[in-house]
Amino acid sequence: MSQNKHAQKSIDPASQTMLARAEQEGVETAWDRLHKQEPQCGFGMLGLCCRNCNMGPCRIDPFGDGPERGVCGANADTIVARNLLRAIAAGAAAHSDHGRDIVEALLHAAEGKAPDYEIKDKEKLAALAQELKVPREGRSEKEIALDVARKALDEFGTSKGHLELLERAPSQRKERWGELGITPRGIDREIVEIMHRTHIGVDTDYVNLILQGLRAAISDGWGGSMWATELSDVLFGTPEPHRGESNLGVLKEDEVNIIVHGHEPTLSEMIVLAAKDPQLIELARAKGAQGINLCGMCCTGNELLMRHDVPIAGNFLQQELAIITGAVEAMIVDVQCIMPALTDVAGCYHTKIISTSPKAKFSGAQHVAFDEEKALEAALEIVRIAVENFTYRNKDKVFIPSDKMEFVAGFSTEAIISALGGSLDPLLDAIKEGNIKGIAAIVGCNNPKIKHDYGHVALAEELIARDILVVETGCAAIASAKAGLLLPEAAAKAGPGLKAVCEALQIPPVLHMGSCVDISRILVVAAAVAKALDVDISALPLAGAAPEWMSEKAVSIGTYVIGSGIFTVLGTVPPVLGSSNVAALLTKGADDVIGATFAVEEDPLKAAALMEEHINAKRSGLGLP
Ligand code: SF4
Ligand code: MSK
Repeated sequence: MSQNKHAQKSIDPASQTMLARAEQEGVETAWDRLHKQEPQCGFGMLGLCCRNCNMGPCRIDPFGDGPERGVCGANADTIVARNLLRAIAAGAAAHSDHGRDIVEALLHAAEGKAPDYEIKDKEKLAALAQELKVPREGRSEKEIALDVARKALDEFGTSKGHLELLERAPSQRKERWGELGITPRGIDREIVEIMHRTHIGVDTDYVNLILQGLRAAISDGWGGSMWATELSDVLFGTPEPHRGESNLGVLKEDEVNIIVHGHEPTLSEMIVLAAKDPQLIELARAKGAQGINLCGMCCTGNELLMRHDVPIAGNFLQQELAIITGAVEAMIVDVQCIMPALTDVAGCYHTKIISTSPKAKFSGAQHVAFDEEKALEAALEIVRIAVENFTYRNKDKVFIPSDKMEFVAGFSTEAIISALGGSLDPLLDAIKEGNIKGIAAIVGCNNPKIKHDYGHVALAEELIARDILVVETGCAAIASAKAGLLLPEAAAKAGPGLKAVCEALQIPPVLHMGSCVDISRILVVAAAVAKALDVDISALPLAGAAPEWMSEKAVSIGTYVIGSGIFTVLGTVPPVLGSSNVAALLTKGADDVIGATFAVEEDPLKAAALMEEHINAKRSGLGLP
């Protein structure tokens, strides 16, 4: 099988093998569909088309030969800024609605309406209760959990004018948000206000629009996403470092393979329990399988591998490839990053796509409603469907690549502090002494416009070689897992300073901190370091990157990361170049406003150089060598 041409599409050997297999079997993948879309619409790529009202759609000529304004008179600045804001709103909504689901799961568990969920991290619940000023004296755990959940739910539509968890930010950052008038007033409110302000005939001032984009994004990072992380830890346990396995080679030829794909741990945690059910394991054996092999994919996979011994089959661009192995009995999906093409690909094999959320149904999929009140019952039914489907596996079609890689994951904020011996001081000392120059966060998706995993892995390798500690979430972290960068042994690839620190602490040079919503963990660490040094986050030697981003969630993430004061490099170009004013504001002017900017750099090696340059400048600003 010729894999060479597929080496242009992915650096991952398992994916190359499966792309060759897809071609042989005549199955279309995202890469083929991207090719069919080319050349993609130039107006869309520049952000210059508007269809916000039915006088349009309108488009602005980027060369000045055609229309300079839409029918209503909106110019390029307004249209580009409005389009960007609507992407932020969608991304913030996705994260925050995920957060709300987790809050409601805790609420219902505390009310006794979701009996299959229990509070796994009692210490974290107590710490949150203290932070939220929920009385604990003489009260039961359920009463405390109920108050915490109610306070969290209130954050979505609160009337008090600011979000509770913003208090975690250093005072300098909060003051800057206040001066700019972008302190989020309520998670839902900021998203709604974007939709209002981008309606025809409302806000046309691109600066004013971008400020609202920042406010909504901050309500995601320090609100919706942060609540998702905090209360997932309370319900399912705060992650601790442990070993696991990644890549398509984790699928097993002689077992029932079930992949959980999507984002919310409320479903996948129940599937973990159901897959261990002795009766279902017995049923699998009766069907001729040796057992049930549960694997994760994308961020549901990240949620599972952070807390359980569940392997991860791959990241975003591997969802179709997993089905092409012919060895997957069921792919169970909930929300976000699930390709609509999955049911077409599954139609070529015996794989069942099982949707579970009322928010996300897929034509051609089997729907099993996942209901918190009967969570385990639904999970058992789903796993049973998968097990029974083993009968229909065509052994002649099974083709599982052998590639898999061990990793160490589970670096929650608490786990990092514990690995450091109980406080952040050893990390601060290593940064002050220069053994670690700074910290870089690599986050985000895959995008077939970028060689799969190359952006993530090349950037991470280059940064650790420059003595920059890397923290990761989402599909970026899965790329590093597959490349072996999440192992303590990967310290051999680090520069001498970082290598020595990793060896002393027995940690990898790239730390997996969780799923997309867990970028909030990175904010918490950044805020704690800033407070320890009594500076704003923007003064710290930190940088962010999203080398292969594609989703609207990533737009919200990038915006709240710069909104929090962290310089961020994007590896794919956002659709803002149609307005030189908006592009200049985001890449230059924002530094004066918010203390951080975006840069766009497709070459990960050049991106690493930019990030190091930024980190070194911040070190100088702090008087560090
Ligand atoms: Fe055209 Fe203005 Fe309507 Fe947009 S809002 S479609 S620019 S008329
Ligand atoms: S799953 S948002 S492709 S990181 Fe969170 Fe991966 Fe990006 Fe989805």
